[in-house]
Amino acid sequence: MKKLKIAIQKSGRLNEKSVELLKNCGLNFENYKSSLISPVSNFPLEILFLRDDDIPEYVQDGIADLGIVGENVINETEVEVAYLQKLGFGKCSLKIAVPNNNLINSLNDLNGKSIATTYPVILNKFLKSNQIDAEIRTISGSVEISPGLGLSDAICDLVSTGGTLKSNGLVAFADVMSSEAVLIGSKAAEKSALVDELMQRVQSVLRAKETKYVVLNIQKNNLPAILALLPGVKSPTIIPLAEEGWVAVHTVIPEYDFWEKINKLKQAGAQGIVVMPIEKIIL
Ligand code: PRT
Ligand code: ZN
Repeated sequence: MKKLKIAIQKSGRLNEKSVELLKNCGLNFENYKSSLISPVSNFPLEILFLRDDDIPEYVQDGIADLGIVGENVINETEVEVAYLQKLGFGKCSLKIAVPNNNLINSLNDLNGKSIATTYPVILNKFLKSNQIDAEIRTISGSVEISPGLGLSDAICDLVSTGGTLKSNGLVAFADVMSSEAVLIGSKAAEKSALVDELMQRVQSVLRAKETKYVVLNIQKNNLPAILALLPGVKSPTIIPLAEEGWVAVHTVIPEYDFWEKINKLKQAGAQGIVVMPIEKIIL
């Protein structure tokens, strides 16, 4: 059987989470820092470790069937690939920022000004769609120091915590795009049964990350109120306790409203609430 290839970042912000995701999918491989390619011992797959900028083109050209890369890099390289799955890590925003004391505070104020960036393609589209006539200065890194050096009036760069902008006396005032790591595939990969199998594993890991397994005890007469609060994968499991009149309820709770749910369960009489992480949810 022909092996699949997946390209992930060799080192950098997406490497660790990409490796973790693949390992959580049950794939056995060595994460050698020195190697470019690592075979998976228990699935027909090879892992290619690349610069993130090269990943979209490798996938577009079919050298890799799959890739994990930031949406910002995909949009900048303008490749034709299939978006298979958002992965929930590597989140950031591409923003336009200016020095604190600058008089630029609306998009229109950018007319006639210069903006330094490593994302000229995305920025150009953004400026065009907002009918702004500004000069784009493409540089290869350290964008945040460019206004201080007098190289540009503004910058367009990725922001996650905002710490870099702050420490360089810059303030963001326009969002160009938000981004996160995504799983992409070549056109051919979309029709592959092996890719389907891998996708199912990825989705089961992502689903599990979004939920917690919860076990709680409740007096039988309070059960209807508890059940009204709980979804479960299909519906909650109810198991009688040795103590007469009590049951244990097993269920899963979404991460996003976890504490709100737990508080409501306590108010409805839930006791001895045990919360556990879930490894995978296979539907
Ligand atoms: O070597 P290679 O080319 O593979 O890596 P790289 O140096 O080009 O990329 P890397 O590892 O820095 O980032 C990989 C991907 O992580 C990016 O393409 C984004 O999709 C995502 N990502 C998420 C980020 C950030 N957050 C981020 N904060 N990429 C870069 N930054 C930089 C930003 O450019 C700025 O310099 O971090 C600084 C701002 O961070 P804060 O936290 O101070 O706001
Ligand atoms: Zn890069």
